[in-house]
Amino acid sequence: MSKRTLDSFFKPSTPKRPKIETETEPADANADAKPPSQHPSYPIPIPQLPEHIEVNLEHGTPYKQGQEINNQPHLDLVHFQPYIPRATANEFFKFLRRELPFYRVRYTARRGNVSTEINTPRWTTVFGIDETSTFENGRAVDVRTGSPVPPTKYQCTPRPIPACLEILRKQVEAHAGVEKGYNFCLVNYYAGGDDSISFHSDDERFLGSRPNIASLSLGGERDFLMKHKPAPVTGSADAKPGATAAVGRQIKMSLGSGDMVIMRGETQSNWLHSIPKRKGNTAGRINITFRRAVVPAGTNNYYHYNVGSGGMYRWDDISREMVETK
Ligand SMILES: O=C(O)CCC(=O)C(=O)O
Repeated sequence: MSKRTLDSFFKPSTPKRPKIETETEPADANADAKPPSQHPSYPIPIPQLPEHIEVNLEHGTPYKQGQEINNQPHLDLVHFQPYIPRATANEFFKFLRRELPFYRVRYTARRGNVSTEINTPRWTTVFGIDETSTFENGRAVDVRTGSPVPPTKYQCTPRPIPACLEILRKQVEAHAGVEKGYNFCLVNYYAGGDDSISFHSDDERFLGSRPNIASLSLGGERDFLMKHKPAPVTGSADAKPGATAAVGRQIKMSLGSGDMVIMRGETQSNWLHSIPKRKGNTAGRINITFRRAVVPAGTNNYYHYNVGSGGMYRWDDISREMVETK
């Protein structure tokens, strides 16, 4: 970013919030455009953020301070309303929808002897690598030895976080108070109210204990539901074996463009969350989560469920939908 352009946004004493928040790109936005992020693992080059979005992310966040929500058992949230100024968030939404490769992953879920074919009800994509490896000059290397990771280490080809998301990762990390940084960025695109994610918790062992997950919303507003996992009934002579009881009250938050929820502490081991289907909702929405995976199982899992082995989709601005791209 050129000093001249930065100076035009800020004086040395300017408070954190940027003065300019615009829905349209300045005329000279591409005058000194940086080259896109490229990597052998990317199916397409991923452009750099337009400079005015980058400036607003770096200097305009958090737009509002986060509010702690911890008024129910095991609940530990921080809610930023919004984290990114709304107009910037809407532009960032359009940029990511247009520029990222997306996937509609199908997989087989096995429970005992029963196999079920699952069509993930949203578009997904993922970048990152667990903490046993890192990218050095674009090459995945073992953190301990510094040697390139052998091809047998992962069942997938890990993708480095592109510059346009790396800028956001650094900002969120600085405001989330995490001990160790986020090494994964998962992106969901919900085309409308038929797209959803069912109740689940991000409590896999590959995230370690008490995972800190930052979840950012861009674009259309959607309900975010949380409910406590049922607790085993103990201390009652009448309780049937395996009996459970409800704990706490269900939470419904309406997440708008630029809002961010950080889930931390005991939240994931005790609470479930979902984005339910909403008939008639036609607004597209992107959700970005930042997490830290601690072992290779995390890398394998995230690429399996968020890239998979099917075709790639890209946003088509004429038909205004995701289109499979060869
Ligand atoms: O879209 C959201 O807000 C939730 C996403 C989510 O729960 C997940 O990616 O695990």
